Amino acid sequence: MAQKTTTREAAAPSLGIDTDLARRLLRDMMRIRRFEEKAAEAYALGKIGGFLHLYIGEEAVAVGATSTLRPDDYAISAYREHGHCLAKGSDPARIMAELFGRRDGLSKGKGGSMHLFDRGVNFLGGHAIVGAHLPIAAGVAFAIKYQGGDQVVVCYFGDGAVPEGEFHEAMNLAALWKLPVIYLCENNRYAMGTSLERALAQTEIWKFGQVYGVPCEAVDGMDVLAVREAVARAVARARVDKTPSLIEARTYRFRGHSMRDPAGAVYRTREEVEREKQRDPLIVFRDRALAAGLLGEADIRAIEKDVNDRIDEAVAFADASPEPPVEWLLTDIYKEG
Ligand SMILES: Cc1ncc(C[n+]2csc(CCOP(=O)(O)OP(=O)(O)O)c2C)c(N)n1
Ligand SMILES: [Mg+2]
Repeated sequence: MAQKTTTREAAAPSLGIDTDLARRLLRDMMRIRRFEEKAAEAYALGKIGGFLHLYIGEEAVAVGATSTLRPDDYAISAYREHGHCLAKGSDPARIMAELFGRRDGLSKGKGGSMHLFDRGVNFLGGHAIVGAHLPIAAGVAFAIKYQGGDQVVVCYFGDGAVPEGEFHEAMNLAALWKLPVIYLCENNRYAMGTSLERALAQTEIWKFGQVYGVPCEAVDGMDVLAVREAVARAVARARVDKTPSLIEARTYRFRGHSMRDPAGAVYRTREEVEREKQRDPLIVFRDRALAAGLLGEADIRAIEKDVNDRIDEAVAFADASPEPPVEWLLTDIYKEG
């Protein structure tokens, strides 16, 4: 079991990836960032109701992890899931329409920000109850194994899920039944306004893997390549040996918990937030790709333009989509009789 935090050197001359991959990683992170900036704008304009939890600052985790997956692998997440769903390949326009509560949204406008699902890309939600989807991920992995498949499941969750019973039940079953699931904890150091130190007796989250005999490691979650390498190791173990893994990605949310806590300024110091912004995963990776000669300034401008155009289209699509009809309130639900 690895015990160190994996971090690539900032000045590494060669990143060990090709231009195509560099372009894809940067594009996917920029797409998430832009999508969420536009979602925040739409929320302020009253176009999005209910909850909205932004992933800004954490993009390297979803993008690094997804870059190791096949399209038929599964991803499942909590409520801060726009980035995971986008990274898995969902159409930004249909996600935006869901946030707007419109009928062309991924969940027909009936789920909203916290309940994105997309069978087309094997994205299994979007779960608002902290910890609830961890046993579901184990169940999906069990189904894959039972049916003789070789897909894997990546389950994203926050540090706030670790003290919950579901985390421990799921880790136990995954280890006991040797399930092809990767538990990927996004440790952003806060659960709403509660810091990690106030909630966990053991703050080295990766160590919980040890007691269950699950391969585990911590990784710099602001470093897309470090995340990619750690998850690739876990995917290889899961796909071939049906061995689960626990990865703790150390990351940071630049915004508050939700739009009701826009800056997270009550429980964090301004200095802390500014210090973490120096580790902005998009800027760090962009600069490394430039320094390594993988991308030029013109490439980056082209990616940026492409991303901005696509997200503008997503907003226009969401704006144009009608509201779901009232009769839809009684469809897609479980009911007796
Ligand atoms: C079982 C349960 N308890 C409490 C809540 C209220 N709640 C919503 S988000 C949250 C914090 C979770 O933090 P974390 O898992 O670290 O995720 P992050 O928001 O940092 O991404 C809490 C306690 C909930 N949704 N579900
Ligand atoms: Mg957290």
